[in-house]
Amino acid sequence: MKRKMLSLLSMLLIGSVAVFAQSKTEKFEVKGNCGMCETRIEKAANSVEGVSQADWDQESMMATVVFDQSKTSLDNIQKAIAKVGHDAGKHKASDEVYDKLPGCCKYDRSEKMEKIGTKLEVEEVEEEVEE
Ligand SMILES: [Cu+2]
Repeated sequence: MKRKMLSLLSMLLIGSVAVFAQSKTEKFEVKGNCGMCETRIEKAANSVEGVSQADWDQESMMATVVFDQSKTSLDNIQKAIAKVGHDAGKHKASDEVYDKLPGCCKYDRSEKMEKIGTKLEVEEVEEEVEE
């Protein structure tokens, strides 16, 4: 009887772990300025299939997304946000889209102006990580 209870309990545990694994919460930095940015960023994230929740905080410039891992990935979501003009995680918005943003939304991109030497160093580090 006791053994039966235990196996039932472990089945329940395994079942709930599987449910949790499907939906994942991730937090990452998204560059932006104002309420318009917030709407744009959240809309872009929500447009990705599998995303159930998206929130961007203007103060901390952090986005929190909840998504179904079997339908999409963090990469996809960040790409969708970068596509509408906001640097998201390791995905950067193209200059073209960024230039089209309203004036109030032109967030600080001064990092890009850093010395070439620094930029090269960063790229080398990224390559090492990928290997
Ligand atoms: Cu804005």
